[in-house]
Order: sequence, then structure tokens, then C-alpha cells
Amino acid sequence: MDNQTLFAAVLNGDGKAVAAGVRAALAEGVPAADLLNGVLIPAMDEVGRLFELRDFYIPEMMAAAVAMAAGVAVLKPQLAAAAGAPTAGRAAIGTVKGDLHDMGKNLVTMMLEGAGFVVQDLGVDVPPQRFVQAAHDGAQLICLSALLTTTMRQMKLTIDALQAAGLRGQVKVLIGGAPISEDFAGLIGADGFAGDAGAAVRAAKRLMAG
Ligand code: B12
Repeated sequence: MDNQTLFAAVLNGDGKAVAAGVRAALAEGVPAADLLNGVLIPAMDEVGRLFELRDFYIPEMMAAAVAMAAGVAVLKPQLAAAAGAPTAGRAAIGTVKGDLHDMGKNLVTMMLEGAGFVVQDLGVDVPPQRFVQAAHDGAQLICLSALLTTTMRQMKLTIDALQAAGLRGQVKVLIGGAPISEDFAGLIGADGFAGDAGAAVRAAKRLMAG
């Protein structure tokens, strides 16, 4: 299956074809990161574009997400192995309150685990107090994901809640998600931002080092 067919299979929400296509490409020696960054993620960007144009509605967007997840599941062992050597560090990650998008978070989780972090995945729609609890429980790195402009402010509320609980000095806060930028991270007082899962690992290591 060529890249175009794989791309189309994600758009069609055909998880079986996506998993088979990814397996075949890996067998041909295509690097896992190329399949992820060159085909699967661009396919989701196209889904977002079609949704904006109202060519796609929620069911199509959902089906494409499930199909992409089927491909990511096949890539998981290789992506994790490529992430690097073990590093000490305990992280907690979640998609902020009001936000149900979890694929970016799951990829970041996978890559952090591959890099040797012990990661507690708090899931989606996570209220600030849940992150505070994770910090109480010993997480050194709090990772926040948001995909909606309307939920970005939950990141600031989470940082405020860590501050109010007296834990802000003990943890580093790393944020990401499609609408998030370095500037926004600076604005709300986060310690770091990363635009993709590979960069998230580099940022996490940098934050743990100092
Ligand atoms: C799939 C999808 C859905 C699926 C989600 C399924 C799931 N299990 O996640 C469903 C159908 C449920 C959905 C629902 C909605 N969605 Co939606 N969705 C998308 C879509 C098409 C893809 C998102 C995705 O998974 N991308 C692939 C992943 C791998 O990329 P990523 O999340 O950006 O993550 C990467 C980086 O950002 C970064 N990263 C992510 N998190 C973190 C965290 C940390 C700590 C770090 C360091 C890095 C990092 O690393 C990741 C890996 O490289 C986007 C369009 C887009 N291009 O983003 C719209 C999009 C995000 N959705 C949108 C909207 C409007 C909605 C709805 C409000 C629609 C509605 N009317 O109901 C609902 C909201 C539901 C809710 N409360 O959350 C809009 C948001 C617009 C805006 N500006 O706010 C978008 C942009 C579509 C569009 N173009 O209009 N959606």
C-alpha cells in the first residue's frame, strides 16, 4: 500500500486497511516516524480541514480518529524503542477539562514511556485538582494537552491550582496541543512547550535536567 492509499484509508475511517498498510510499510523498512509524521498526522490535519469545510462531520472525524489509532497501535513498539535511553522521571499527563481529544496525548505518553519516564495517564477531561493530586502523589512533570481554543485556559487554571496548593515549585509543567504555542506557554507561566511527541521527549528531558 503506498502512502496515498494509506492516507486515504485514514480519511475513509478504514482501521483494518490502515493497520495492514502500516504493517506492510514497516515490513518494507519505512521508519515508523516517517509513517506517523509523513502520513498519519497529515491525514488527521486533512480531516480537520474537511471538518472546517463541512465536508466531514463528527462521525467521519471520529471514524478517522479510530482508524488512525489502529495505525498508531501497530507503530507503538517501534516508536517507543526509537525514543531513546532510559531516563529517571515521573510524569503525569492528561487532556485538560472540557477537552476529549486524546490522540496527541497518547502519542506523547508512548514516547515518554519509551524514553524511560514512568507516566501516569490521567485520561481526558481532567480537572485541575486531579493534576494537583498527581503532583501530590509524586509526579515531577505535569503534562497538559489541549486541542480546543476554548479549553486552553484550563492550562492556566491548572497552573494556578498547583500554585495555590503550594506545589508549583516542585513540578515542571509541559504543555502542548494543536492551538498551543511557545508564546502561550510563556504567557501562562508553563515551563515548556513542545509541538510534537518527539519534541515533547526532548523538552521533558531538558526540564528534568534542570
Ligand atoms: C480527531 C478529532 C476529533 C475527535 C477526537 C477523537 C480522539 N479520541 O481524540 C472527535 C470527533 C471526538 C472530536 C471532537 C470535537 N472536535 Co475535534 N478534531 C479532531 C482532529 C481532526 C484531529 C486531532 C488529532 O487527533 N490530531 C492528531 C494528533 C496526533 O495531533 P495533536 O493532537 O495535535 O497532538 C500532537 C501535538 O499537538 C503535540 N501534543 C499534543 N498534546 C500534547 C501534550 C503535551 C504535554 C505536549 C508536550 C505535546 C502535545 O504532540 C502530538 C503528537 O505529535 C482535529 C483537527 C486537527 N488537525 O487538529 C479536530 C479539532 C481539534 N476539533 C475541533 C472541534 C471544533 C471539535 C468539537 C468541538 C466538534 C463539535 N462541534 O462537537 C468536538 C469537541 C469535543 C471535546 N469536548 O473535546 C476543532 C478545534 C477548533 C478550535 N480552534 O478550537 C479542530 C481543530 C477541527 C477544525 N479544524 O475545526 N475531534
